[in-house]
Amino acid sequence: MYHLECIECGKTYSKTDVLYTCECGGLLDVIYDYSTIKLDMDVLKTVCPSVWKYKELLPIEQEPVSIQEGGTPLYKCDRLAEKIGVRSLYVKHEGMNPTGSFKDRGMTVGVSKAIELGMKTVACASTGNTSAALAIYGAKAGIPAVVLLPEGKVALGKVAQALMHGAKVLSVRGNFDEALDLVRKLCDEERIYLLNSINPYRLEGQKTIGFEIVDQLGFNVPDRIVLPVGNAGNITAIYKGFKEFMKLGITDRVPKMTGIQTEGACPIVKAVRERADDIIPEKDPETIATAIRIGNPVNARKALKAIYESDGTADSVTDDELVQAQKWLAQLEGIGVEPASATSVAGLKKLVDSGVIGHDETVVCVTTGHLLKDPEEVISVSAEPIVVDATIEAIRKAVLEN
Ligand code: AN7
Repeated sequence: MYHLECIECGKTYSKTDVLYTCECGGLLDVIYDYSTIKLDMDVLKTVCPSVWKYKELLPIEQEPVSIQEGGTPLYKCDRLAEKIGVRSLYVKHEGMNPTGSFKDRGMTVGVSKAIELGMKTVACASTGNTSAALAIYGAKAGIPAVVLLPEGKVALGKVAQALMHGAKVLSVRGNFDEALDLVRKLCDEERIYLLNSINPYRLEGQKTIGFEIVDQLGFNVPDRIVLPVGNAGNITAIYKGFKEFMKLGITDRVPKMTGIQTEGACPIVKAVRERADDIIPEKDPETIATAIRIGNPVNARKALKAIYESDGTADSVTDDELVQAQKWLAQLEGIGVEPASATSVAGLKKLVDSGVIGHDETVVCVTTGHLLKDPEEVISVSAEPIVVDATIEAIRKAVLEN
């Protein structure tokens, strides 16, 4: 039992309506009748985490389009904790999802919803990961997928996935924000289902990151979640997950939601500095973290609410800081992430150094995408391989030399 509700004017819509925003332009939320939801704690405590473990809290009635998403590792990272100066640090590595990013959680629900609603084509604009996930879930469902990518600004691995899994890939001469405006128009005019994170059903899948963190911490809530922010869907979704567990009496508090952007694309951070409830869009966002090269995040109003309500914050990091954090994750913990994901750890370091985050907090950083998504960035920030002759002398010299 659920319906859609506008976060601005409260107008409600039926679950059979095909729409993405309210008549008033406001964002929509999926609201359940929580009094009818009964979760069996014995089952919750024994079944392994995955998106569909929490199906009573997901808005899909048919058999979902699934390739086993979620259930990603929550690593305890003591070496990284020491480097950063916090007592207790975990990394939720969303790069370990089937397509290599957290977008799978949203797409298993979103594409399932497209099928339930009888839609014949699915579409999105994307900085890369959303398009990869849409292509793959579209393929699994047997429904055509169309993806609009900002030309020349999408990491190689993501384009490769979208192409191989059979999406129609359009390389748009414009940035992500422009591509999103265009695909929204297309989906309003044609019977094509929009699966960007403005679609509230996608966020329902992504809220399971919050459920899993609680689950993997033995039904405890961390003090703080730190994660990268682009279109600001994921921070909103994860917060909703924590709130729903609290509503159901499974937990008794929520963590401080802390969003990190890059200095070249940080409208949410600027809004938080002003305590504003909306952003001023940035025209020419630029960063090495192409996944979050976004100037006009569509979920800004929801995300700002999540940050303020949870007593969280937002901050920005430089490209150099995020590359440093990417190397720490890789070399201290064995966790390979794409540049955007490393902003979480870079931001945590900055906020601990400045005293905003206490040394005694239990923190979970969410690393949203896998290292192999963006091999070109990795090569560009790493030393070159050492080329040697195929002789034991040459190899010994190279190995023993400092
Ligand atoms: C690795 O794929 O927007 O704040 O089109 O790929 O929920 O947008 C990707 C976003 C963080 C930001 N980390 O999440 C897309 C897209 C990675 C990402 C984000 C993205 P949101």
